[in-house]
Amino acid sequence: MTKRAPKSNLLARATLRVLDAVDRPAGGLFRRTPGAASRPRGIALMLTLITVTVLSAAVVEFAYSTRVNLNLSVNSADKLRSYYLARSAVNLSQLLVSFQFALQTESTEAGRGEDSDDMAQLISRAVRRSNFQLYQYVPLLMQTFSSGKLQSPVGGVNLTEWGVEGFGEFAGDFTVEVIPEEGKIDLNQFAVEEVDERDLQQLCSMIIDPSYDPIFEQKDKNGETLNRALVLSRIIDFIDTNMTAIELTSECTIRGQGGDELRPYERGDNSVKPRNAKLTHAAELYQVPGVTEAFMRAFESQFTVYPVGRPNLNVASLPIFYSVLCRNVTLPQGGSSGANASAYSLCTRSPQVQTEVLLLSLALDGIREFFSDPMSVLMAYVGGTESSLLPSAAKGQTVAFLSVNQLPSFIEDLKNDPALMAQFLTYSPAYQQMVAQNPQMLIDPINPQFPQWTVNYDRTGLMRSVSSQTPTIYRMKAVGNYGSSRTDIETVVDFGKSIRRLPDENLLTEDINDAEQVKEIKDALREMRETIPKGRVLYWSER
Ligand SMILES: [Ca+2]
Repeated sequence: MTKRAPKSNLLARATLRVLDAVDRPAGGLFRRTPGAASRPRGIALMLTLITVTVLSAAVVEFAYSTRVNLNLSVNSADKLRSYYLARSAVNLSQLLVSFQFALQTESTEAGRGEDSDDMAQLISRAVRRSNFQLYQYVPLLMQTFSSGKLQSPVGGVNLTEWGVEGFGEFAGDFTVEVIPEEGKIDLNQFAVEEVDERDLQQLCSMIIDPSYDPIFEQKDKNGETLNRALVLSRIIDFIDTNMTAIELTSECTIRGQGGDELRPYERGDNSVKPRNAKLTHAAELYQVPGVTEAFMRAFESQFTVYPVGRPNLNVASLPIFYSVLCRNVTLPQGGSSGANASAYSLCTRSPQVQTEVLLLSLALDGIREFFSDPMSVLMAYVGGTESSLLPSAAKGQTVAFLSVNQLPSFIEDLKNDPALMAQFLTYSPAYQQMVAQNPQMLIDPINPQFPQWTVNYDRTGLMRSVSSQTPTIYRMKAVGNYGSSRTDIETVVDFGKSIRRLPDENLLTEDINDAEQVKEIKDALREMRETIPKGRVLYWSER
């Protein structure tokens, strides 16, 4: 044995002493006994204490980080689950809406009907006559997928009781809202070299109502006093492809082009320039000097950047109805105003005309709102004695406007019956909002009083300004919930287009000079065009 212990022995001896110390009765540690006086027992105690402290800190830290990691993975698993629930909601809605188009194709084919049976013809007729819109039923049908139950105000079915399995057998939840883009004004129609004055009037009439005055009559960042014409001209300049400033009159006509459209952008941070091209999102308008949050709050939801054509009556809202009526105002024969006064200027100048247009637009908005929930319509038929809800409506009609010619007819119905007018007014969300802000606007539903109707509307003009056909571009807002995690997916899908891009139709037409192989390829691609599923995604955002 060597006298000097190797270093490795030091730890062993320290441990031994610690054990030795621990082994003694507690008093022995502190009582100075003759034999133990030379032993550095205090150090052993210190060592133990430090070891225990360090160890417990490490253990606590380890336990903490494990728990954090666990929570993190639980959270990300929940997030993933909520994401796929939202994705499922989008996929299911796409499937349901695509069924609309399958149904329409079938019904047209059955309607032509050589080889179709009576039942197919009956259904086909019902689909066409009712202007059936499947997107209205998406929330109702979606519940079935997540709950296993099909519930309506007039009764419900529990699918599990019927032996159907797999519906709603999962944790978490999803909801979806499907709204056609077709009730809006396409901003990108202004992405041209020269703007059409008629397109402009659609936009002007939408913002004409005096209640919007505070939105426009204010100063911009450069201290310039704004008005409707100025704000609109800046919006047009932002989108149109030319670089000169458009000048609009207060009558919404184009006075001319002149000057540099960059002028309002020169002061300020300079990083913003007009787009001079099609927009990808209506929110880009925030970049236009003079477009305020108040403006966007009032009108953003009325704008789209997709080619929707004429606004669809079944999804339009107050500003669009107002715009349509305003552009088609006519004075009755022998009216006091000049015969050549344009509809637009009538609408701008006469407070009487403005009030009439506003009230009718609100009531039309109420009709649209009332019919937007097919279940409440059904309840009205079940609970009421009438089989049509307006004199010009069809029996059992479940869509607000079956065709564009119901617009002028409904206007007459409303004018002729103050009680009916008052009833549909109350359904309009815009009316409710206005009354909340300005109680004087309230129409007494028991004894409704309306101003004398002095103006008429150009029937053909009205019908030409709108559409009632099945929309093809839909915005879907899906929410997936799992635990405390939530995923939102917003997408815009065009069911008029196929999922994949194929060459233009005219590139696929047969040509006598085509080689045999080219012919074959063209045939195959044409066939593919027929069968490829519709529903191209135009926009997708997740958060
Ligand atoms: Ca421009």
